[in-house]
Amino acid sequence: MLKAMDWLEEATARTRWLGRPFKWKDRTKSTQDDARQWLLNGAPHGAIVLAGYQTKGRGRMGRSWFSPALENLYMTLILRLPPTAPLGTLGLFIAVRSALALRTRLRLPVMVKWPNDLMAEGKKLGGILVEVTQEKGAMWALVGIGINVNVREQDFPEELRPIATSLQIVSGKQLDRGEVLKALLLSIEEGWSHWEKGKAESFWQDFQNLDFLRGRSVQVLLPDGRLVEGVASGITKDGQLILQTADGTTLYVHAGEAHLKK
Ligand code: BTX
Repeated sequence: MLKAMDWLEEATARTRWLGRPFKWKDRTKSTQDDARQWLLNGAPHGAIVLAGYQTKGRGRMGRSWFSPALENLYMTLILRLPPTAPLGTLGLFIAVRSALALRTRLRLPVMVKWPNDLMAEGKKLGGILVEVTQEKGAMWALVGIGINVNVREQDFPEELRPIATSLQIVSGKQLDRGEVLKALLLSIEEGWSHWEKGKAESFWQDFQNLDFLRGRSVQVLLPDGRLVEGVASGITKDGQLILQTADGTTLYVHAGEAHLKK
């Protein structure tokens, strides 16, 4: 029988720097806040905070993240950003490395929906939240990763049922979140040195096979509230979504929330 912390020790034992040290909280408001506090108190590059469940898990733009105590993954990575790092692609880079980990190590059909969603069978499996802060004369990213590992259909609140899924639902079996964590950390660590040097090709190429939106008609809600639409045609190397509009123009979308057009 594994002791409470053993699965975490095991999951972080194979990486060189990511996940060392780690902090575990059975329950917290948001691992993003814990990570911010830890950074102020001297957390090093690569430290991570994980929780059993969150009472105020958050998504992007003030949205919330459903975070029940059902053996899912809720974690925040504390990462120092060198000046060369292409910050605008960080969320996408993490999503791509996470999807690759779930596909290659766990053989699950995970896709990436620009800009930050992990998708399986057309539903949201996980999300990435990037918060940036300045500390000790450097830029730091607090990268929140939430993955539904063992939620069953009936565990989701009604409004999420049509749009959310979990690794358990997709694979048909209960999964070991330590295995999922290990795969994610190894994959992100493996891609990090290329990404931080600004070598976009490293994840841009991988994204080509993971692009959930490609070829589909989408609407994108821009941060300023405008709505644009067109056929999604991949991303640029600096992470902008390319949209071909009905009048034949090409739009490059830097940030926003994409939905498939009904
Ligand atoms: P997002 O803004 O892209 O997604 C939030 C939206 O997704 C919600 O409005 C809701 O429609 C839907 N949603 C909420 N919870 C879930 C869920 N569990 N599964 C599927 N869909 C859901 C994505 O934001 C970024 C989420 C990051 C979560 C991590 S968990 C660890 C860290 N701590 C923290 O507070 N947030 C991050």
